[in-house]
Amino acid sequence: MPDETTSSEIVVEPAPCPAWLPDGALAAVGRRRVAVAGPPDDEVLVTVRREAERATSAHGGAVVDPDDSPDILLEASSVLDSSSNGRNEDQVSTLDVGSGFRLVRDGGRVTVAAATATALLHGWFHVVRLGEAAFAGPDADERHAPAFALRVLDHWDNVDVHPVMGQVERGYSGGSIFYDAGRVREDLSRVTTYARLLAATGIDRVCINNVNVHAREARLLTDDLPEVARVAGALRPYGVRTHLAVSFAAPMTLGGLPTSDPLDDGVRAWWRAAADRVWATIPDFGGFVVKADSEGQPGPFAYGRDHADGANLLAEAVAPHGGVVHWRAFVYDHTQDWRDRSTDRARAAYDHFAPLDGRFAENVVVQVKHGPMDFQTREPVSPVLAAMPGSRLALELQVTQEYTGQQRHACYLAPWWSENLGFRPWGHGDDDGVAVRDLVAPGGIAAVSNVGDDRFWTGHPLAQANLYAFGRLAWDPTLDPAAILDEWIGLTFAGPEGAVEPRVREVLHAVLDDSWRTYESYTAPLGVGFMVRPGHHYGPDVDGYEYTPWGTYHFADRDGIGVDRTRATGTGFTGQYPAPWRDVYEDVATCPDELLLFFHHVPYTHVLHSGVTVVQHVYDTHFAGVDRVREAIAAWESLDGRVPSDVDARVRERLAEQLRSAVEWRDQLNTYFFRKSGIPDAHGRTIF
Ligand code: GCV
Repeated sequence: MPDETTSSEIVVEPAPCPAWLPDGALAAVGRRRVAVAGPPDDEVLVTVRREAERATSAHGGAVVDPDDSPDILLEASSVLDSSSNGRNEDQVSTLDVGSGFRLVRDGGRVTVAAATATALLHGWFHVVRLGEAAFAGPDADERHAPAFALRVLDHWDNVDVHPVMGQVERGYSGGSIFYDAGRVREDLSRVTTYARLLAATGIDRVCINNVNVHAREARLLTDDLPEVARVAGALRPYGVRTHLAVSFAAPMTLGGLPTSDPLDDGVRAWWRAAADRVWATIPDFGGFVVKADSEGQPGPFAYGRDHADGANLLAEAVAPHGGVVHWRAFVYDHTQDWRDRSTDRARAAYDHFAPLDGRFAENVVVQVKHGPMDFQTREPVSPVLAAMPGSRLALELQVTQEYTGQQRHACYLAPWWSENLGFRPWGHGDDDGVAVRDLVAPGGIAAVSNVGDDRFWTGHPLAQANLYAFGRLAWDPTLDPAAILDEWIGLTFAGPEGAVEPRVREVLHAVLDDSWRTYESYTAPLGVGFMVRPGHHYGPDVDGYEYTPWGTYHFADRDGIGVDRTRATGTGFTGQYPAPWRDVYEDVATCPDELLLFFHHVPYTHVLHSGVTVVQHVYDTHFAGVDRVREAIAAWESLDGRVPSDVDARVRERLAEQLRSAVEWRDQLNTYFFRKSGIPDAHGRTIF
């Protein structure tokens, strides 16, 4: 992450940091002779050429003609076959996967071939990522294609600064990169830089506004279309397509119709005309994202219709243009009476959506949060993912660290996402069982972005690793999180000649590899969730949500804690899972420790599989978590000048806050449980 400014330049505002694409990261490709072949007027191919020029001019290589024996040949709309120049059947199917590319290494020369310029760009960044290894290995002929055709980042950005939520809802990285002062920014160059970073991970779709669509933002669909087209124009050079979040009430609020009933002919015609206008303005527009009947957003329930009716209304409108509708399954009652023990928020998405399986149009993607609650540090996988075989499902993750430290705490989330993607709802069968990553292949993956106009993009410089990792997992969900982190370190902290100091690599692994589990250890225990300050969701407040309408309770009393979600005596949520999990979770004896309080209400003296009681586990993990933060700080401080000073200063500031906050979490949680239970810490440590 070198600072690319020099002392002789007059810098009014520091340029955004290059994140994982400093020029040093281009050293291996930039030292070589690179050729680009393909349609000269293709906008993304122009980008590929510019990337090649940028790399080679920084490192002494050259851009040459394709027939001038290049070290790297990048070919769009062509195929590569050592035996023939024509397409054979196998090649057609390989290159027709859309974003796939083929890489051939022959005697140290590399050829990347792809059917589209965007796929070629992804292939180029693949070679960048490999560095010298791309050229040094044995001869090879590889095909690379993304596991998910739809790989989306959702921005919860508002055009206007919202009085409560700010400009970026749950944003911890400054303002929006798209909007400023109530309109689309004049200068969108940073958006193009963002698209470059995304293309380097394989992300190719971005929804540019908040799913909570307020009055100002609703108009992006109509009056502001030319402005949206400018954003799309800034993303397009890197092959990134634009999506919009729309309000289900738009026919009324924007169109002046008396209803938004999805079965009303006038409403259908309004949406068709709206979609026609969008695609006439932005021909490669991707589609709409909808949050309906959720947390106050309008939806089909108002008309006695269901979510299939609602989603299909929009699907019909976008279908002629090849558009897609991401319809969110995050639907629950946020006005629950906390006294009501029969309603369970965890059940809601399944109860609403599973019965609709098979009714969604082919171009509807039902976007399901990874857990049944709301992006907690630990939750079980949402049972909806296993309950809708007749629908295209997408997995929704949260890169922005709403509940995981708000980019003030170092918390590398890839291990958590990887666990979710690899979860096997039917257990391990003969063929090792179907995993979540297989179930969502048709609908892909989406995540809430953590980016803002902050100089480091993500507030905490180390939170860039989460954005990078999301992109890489969206391309290949089987990648090892530690290996992804290693890639990110290699690119981001590359020195001018491309090398990373070994100590830097070592320390970043020490600070980040296990940081999600560290965060879990000093916050809400054993899967119980929440316990955060209501509203902004930062810092501890054990009972903060206990008597609220949000359906997020832990039910702690003097004897025990946890939510009984069993079929036998609780809310019956365990019954939403197929076997074996419905039974594994049902039985307190088999329920995994880390989810015990999500599924069961147990006494503080309940002995975990780990051999300690629940209350002792709370004490132990909270003390250990703070110790681990101290170790991370010591590791970082040992870097002593090996990273740029501005990065160092920002990380130190964040680590100090992480320690302060972790101590607060530890002391509040330990004190709460000690006061409730009256059970002292077995090791006599300080509890207040
Ligand atoms: C955009 C959580 C967040 C909300 C967010 C919502 C959602 O409840 O706190 O800010 O709203 O999730 O995913 O729609």
